[in-house]
Amino acid sequence: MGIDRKRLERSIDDLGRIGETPRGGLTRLALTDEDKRGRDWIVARMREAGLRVTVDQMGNIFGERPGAEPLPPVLMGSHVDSVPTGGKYDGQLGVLCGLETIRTLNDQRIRTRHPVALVIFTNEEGARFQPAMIASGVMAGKIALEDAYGARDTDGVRLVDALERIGYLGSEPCVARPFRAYLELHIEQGPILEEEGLAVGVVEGIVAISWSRLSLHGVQDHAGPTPMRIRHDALVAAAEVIAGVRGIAREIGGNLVATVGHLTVRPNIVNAIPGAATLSIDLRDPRTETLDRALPLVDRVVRDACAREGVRYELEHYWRVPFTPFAAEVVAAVDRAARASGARSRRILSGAGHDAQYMAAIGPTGMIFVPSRGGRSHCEEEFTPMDDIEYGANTLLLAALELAGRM
Ligand code: HGY
Ligand code: MN
Ligand code: MN
Repeated sequence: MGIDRKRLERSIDDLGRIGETPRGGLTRLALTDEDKRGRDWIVARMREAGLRVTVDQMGNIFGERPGAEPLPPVLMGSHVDSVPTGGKYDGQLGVLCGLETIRTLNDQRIRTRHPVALVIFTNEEGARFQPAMIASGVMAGKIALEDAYGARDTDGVRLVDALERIGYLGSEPCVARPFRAYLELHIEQGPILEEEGLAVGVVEGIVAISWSRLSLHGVQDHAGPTPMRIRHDALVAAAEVIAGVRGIAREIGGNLVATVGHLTVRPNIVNAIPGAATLSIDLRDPRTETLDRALPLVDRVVRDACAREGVRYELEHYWRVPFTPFAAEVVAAVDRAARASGARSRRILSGAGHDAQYMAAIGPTGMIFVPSRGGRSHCEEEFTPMDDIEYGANTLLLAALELAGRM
């Protein structure tokens, strides 16, 4: 027994066309019109598969297939929002493989003891509204609903208003409910599986993540007549912080990764000394303690750079998720399913955050990885071969069946 490869491939293409970029990537930011069209497409497929569809207060979408007994469901899911000029596999592949699993259970008229459900989490990427994984964070009780509702995008639009605008401000409480297991299939977004010629990664956990935002206040002035000795250039301070953050990753070494991905400059013109700048700092490491070591070094780098340039600043470490191990029983079920699917597989850790990170805080959780070509992701080049996707989807099917109990 296995999934319908051609049907899954068609679904990947069909959903991938909603928000497709001219270079074949995907821009489908959370709660935009493209996200609405993607959500509507999935809801239509859920209904065709006979699922009972509900939407909660954070716009998370659930499609439930009844089980023989009123037991906690096996949840499968991920997200359908993307980063700007991202790829067609990050997030949506997990949703579509979950849908394909349910379609296959229907085709084979398989009944399960536990209900099986498909879930789509809102704004996983944190590209439009911060932080990432905000909706699973509310469900896990780690982020207050009001704080999530008040998150604003760069145009000042509140998350709750954007939810309402696209018609996905649901009434179901966004709270933790018992579930038998949460399974998320996702692309690895790194090079390991491809380098080792493996089709499936049995994910044992997710790294610790810290996000910070830095606002720098210098003195805007004319680029010409202002002598160097009296300048307070916010962008020069930012540049020293960026180089300093890279230096911290080099100094601590190991598996620590540090990224400054977002930078704004004002007034951002040729002939004015930047009076203001903001930047983001993303730190990750498999050991939570390493982030405890790195953050004070970030504070010092910022303090020194701003003292040298005579620039004021605000530094906020506003989001933190600890290293998250997955439930041994779910990892073992995924391992068995990968072997049964015939896939060559290995245990692996996730360097990317996922909704599974918050779901693991409220119930037994596990993930299945499939390879990323060249290890690339969050870019239009993102790609995973169908052979590997088929192995991954069959692993999801078999793991879900084992955990839901086949009648
Ligand atoms: O940030 C992450 O790792 C994920 O892509 N949201
Ligand atoms: Mn993702
Ligand atoms: Mn992502």
